[in-house]
Amino acid sequence: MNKLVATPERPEVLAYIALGANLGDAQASVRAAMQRIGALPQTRLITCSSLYRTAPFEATGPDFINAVVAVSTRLNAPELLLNLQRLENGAGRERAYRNAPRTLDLDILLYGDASICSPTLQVPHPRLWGRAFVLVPLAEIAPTKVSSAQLLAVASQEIERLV
Ligand code: A4P
Ligand code: MG
Repeated sequence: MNKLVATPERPEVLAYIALGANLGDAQASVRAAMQRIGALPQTRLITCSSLYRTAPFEATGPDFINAVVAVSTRLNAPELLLNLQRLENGAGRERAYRNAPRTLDLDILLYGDASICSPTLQVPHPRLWGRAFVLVPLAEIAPTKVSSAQLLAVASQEIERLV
């Protein structure tokens, strides 16, 4: 006799994702990506930061548009990364060289309280703390995640909130 065995539902995890673009219509790409992230399977968009115009940091090319979103997701972290990479590719992302100008970059900043260190995924994002283009929008939507000392440390980096 076949038995129906209920599979336990995966827990929802709160994750923070950084968005960046500096090629094409970067504002439109970042706004569209926010909607597409919210439409990923088993994922709900919780909060979006403002959009910020930022000077390239350790990179060349035009100014970037950056933002951070919070999602609640039942995807595990590698699944979330894979889905974000599909969105990057769908937005025409090319990887010519490290920190090359890009139509869309989506990085997982935090995945719940997880610490992950695999060849393809490091969480918290290893370059999260030194960068105003990530810390300022993250502080806007999750003030408890960023200290005033951390914000002070990146205060010399150019960043402008777009209204
Ligand atoms: N990877 C490992 N951990 C993660 C993670 N937490 N989230 C791996 C996403 N990906 C992660 O990424 C390269 C590899 O990192 C992936 O294959 C994945 O397995 P990539 O997006 O293909 O390449 P990338 O953009 O050169 O690397 P990354 O890490 O996104 O670059 P950075 O260090 O984040 O810097 N200045 C301004 N103002 N605004 C910007 O947005 N961005 C960068 C990119 C530099 N300067 C910038 C900005
Ligand atoms: Mg990336």
